[in-house]
Amino acid sequence: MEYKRVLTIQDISCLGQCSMTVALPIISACGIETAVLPSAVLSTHTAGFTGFTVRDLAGDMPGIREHWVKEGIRFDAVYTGYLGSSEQVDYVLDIARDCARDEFALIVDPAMADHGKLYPAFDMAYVEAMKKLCGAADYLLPNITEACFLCGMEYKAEYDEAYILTLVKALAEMGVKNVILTGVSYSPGKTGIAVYRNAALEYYEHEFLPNSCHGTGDIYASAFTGALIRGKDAFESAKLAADYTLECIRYTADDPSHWYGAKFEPVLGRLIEAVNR
Ligand code: PXL
Repeated sequence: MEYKRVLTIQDISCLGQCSMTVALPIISACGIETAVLPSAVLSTHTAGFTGFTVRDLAGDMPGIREHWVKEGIRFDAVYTGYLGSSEQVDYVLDIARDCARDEFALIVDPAMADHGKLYPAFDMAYVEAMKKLCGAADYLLPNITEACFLCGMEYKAEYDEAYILTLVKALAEMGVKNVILTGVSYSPGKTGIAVYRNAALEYYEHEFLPNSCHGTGDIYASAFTGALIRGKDAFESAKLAADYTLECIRYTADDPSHWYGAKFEPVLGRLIEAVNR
């Protein structure tokens, strides 16, 4: 089997168990070489901490791409998360164009909003830029808030399957090939993942754990990427990533002092077993 190589582009939150510090170990644990391109360096993530430092690394991106092109460096997939600024979108698309192996997937987690609101660092100009990146995605992994921002639909905390179908169809019309919509709940105590591909909607429902932790979207997208690049299909990968994320949340549930992230490390063994099954 060819040794697979994924590039992940997202920030390094030095502390916070999110973005790069979860993507690198999780994708590596799936048995995949993981290259990184940090979009920004922050002292912590922005969800709950105040006074954090931020350095946008957009200026380094064109030079890094040029070097990789000169060296003939190629990837089986590029997986993007939290970016440092709107201008990074074009740099990311240039890298995906110039450094792709013949069989290639662009996996995009818009990582810009939740619970009806944008993250503190972002504005509508960032949303506009993300529309371009998301439209090019082979696999897009938004939550409902991000999906609404991307297609200009009203955010609803309560909804039915018709609303979800309208949302995923609107994303497909933007050019997305496979939509993996997270946090879709139709009944109390349950949540799940809606997968829209080839004009068909599938749904994986699982238990809802009330202790929501920060960074679980990144854990989810990283496990999805690992499973997909190990050859599982979009629905299987969506399901495997949901089961792993749930394990991480469950493992963190009895420790309220660990509010800033999920303890994904002790349950990596279960992920490794699942991807190798
Ligand atoms: O988990 C998404 C994320 C990634 N990176 C940074 C964040 C967040 C969410 O708030 O602040 C810096």
